[in-house]
Amino acid sequence: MKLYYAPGTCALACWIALEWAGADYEAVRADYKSEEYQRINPLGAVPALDIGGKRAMTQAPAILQYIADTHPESRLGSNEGVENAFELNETLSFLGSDFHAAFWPFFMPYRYTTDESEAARNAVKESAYARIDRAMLHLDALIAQGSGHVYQGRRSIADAYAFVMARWTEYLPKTWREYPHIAPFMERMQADEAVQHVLQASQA
Ligand SMILES: N[C@@H](CCC(=O)N[C@@H](CS)C(=O)NCC(=O)O)C(=O)O
Repeated sequence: MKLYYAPGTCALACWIALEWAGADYEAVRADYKSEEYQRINPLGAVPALDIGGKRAMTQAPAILQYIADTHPESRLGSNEGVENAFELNETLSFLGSDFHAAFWPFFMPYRYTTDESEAARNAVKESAYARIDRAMLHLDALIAQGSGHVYQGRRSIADAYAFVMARWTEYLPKTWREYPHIAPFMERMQADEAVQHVLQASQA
């Protein structure tokens, strides 16, 4: 299977999960603005996972769940029982719909104002800080509750997903280093062999 990614993006979460799962895959760098890639994902966003079906799979949380489901021995998905499954689903939804979305005005300010001035764009970027902080505080509480992990005290796809997005705060005045439970989580993730491999290979 082929994972389409771009450096620094949420697609790296899927790449880390593929590594943790010991999956047989190929990582392909995508130019998400190209027509060629838009035929793979009409929304023009990474990640996409091509497993040789009629169309590529899209949406990071769904792809992460697919990787966990197809590699149950790697224990990257939820614990047994509907409530545990709900909790992972709830966490992935938070990461995709609240956390990821909080960064959009910061990275793509021109999509949130028709005013093309630099001042207007800077105002949009700065308006993102409060929502990002709110999501980071929630993530910090999840990690405190999860004894150093995002979901139920053990490594899961939620760790990979949270890690790649929390890194984006390095572009902000308040970085992940200022959150008491996120900071040690990030340091542990950065020391993980698979994470190091993905960070290096995705920049190559
Ligand atoms: N809902 C999508 C969002 C994916 C997404 O926004 N990916 C970003 C990278 S982190 C991207 O490709 N952005 C390109 C763009 O918005 O033009 C998902 O969860 O996969």
